[in-house]
Amino acid sequence: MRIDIISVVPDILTSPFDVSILKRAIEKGLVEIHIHNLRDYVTDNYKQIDDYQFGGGAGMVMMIEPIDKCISGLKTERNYDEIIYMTPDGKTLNQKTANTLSLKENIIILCGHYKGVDQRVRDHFITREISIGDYVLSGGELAAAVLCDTVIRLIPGVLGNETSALTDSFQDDLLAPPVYTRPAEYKGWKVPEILTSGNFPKIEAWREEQSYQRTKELRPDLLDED
Ligand code: 6GU
Repeated sequence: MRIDIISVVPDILTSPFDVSILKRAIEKGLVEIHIHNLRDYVTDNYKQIDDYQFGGGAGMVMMIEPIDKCISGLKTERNYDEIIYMTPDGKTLNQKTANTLSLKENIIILCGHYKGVDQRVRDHFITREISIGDYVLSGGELAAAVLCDTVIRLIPGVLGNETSALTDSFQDDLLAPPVYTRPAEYKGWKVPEILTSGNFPKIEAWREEQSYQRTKELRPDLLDED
């Protein structure tokens, strides 16, 4: 998979890809991340990427030309399956969208800033608009990093243990069961006995029940959806 991220503050996007699982995925050649500074695509002398909005009103709007130059240039190099715009008024990201995107070959992610982009960018280039929740961030970069993390970890070979992504919370619309590690007793706080019993069918049944109970208590909305 190849992901091109277009941003006006590309520095925000260096560390997420420079540590841990995402770094290893890049090193293994399972994903390529290319970060583009939108200012490199500005032709006017003032390096202006935003301007006042037509009709008046507070806040600047990202201009179409640098975005067009960047996206159109990329599109001459390869076909893109998705051109995603990160925006608080997009569709809220969930596991299903992450699963879908993890199967794509080439993706562009455009990070919004200020009042957002000129609507014509959305109308003519964007295939999908994604938000990461009902709150406002200063820009789309942190949201883009969240999106990349959730997608990249699903690419086969990225996680050491192939089955572990499948048992995550939300993968089957249930929260994950509680987990424990050594010691079996700490300050008198004991690990549930079933987990040290060695009876794996019973352990599996216990985990399923715990998942269901946790979901019922903490996220009953997940059980209503179908
Ligand atoms: Cl994608 N962008 C911004 N600026 N704020 C957000 C968001 C995105 N998702 C939630 N809040």
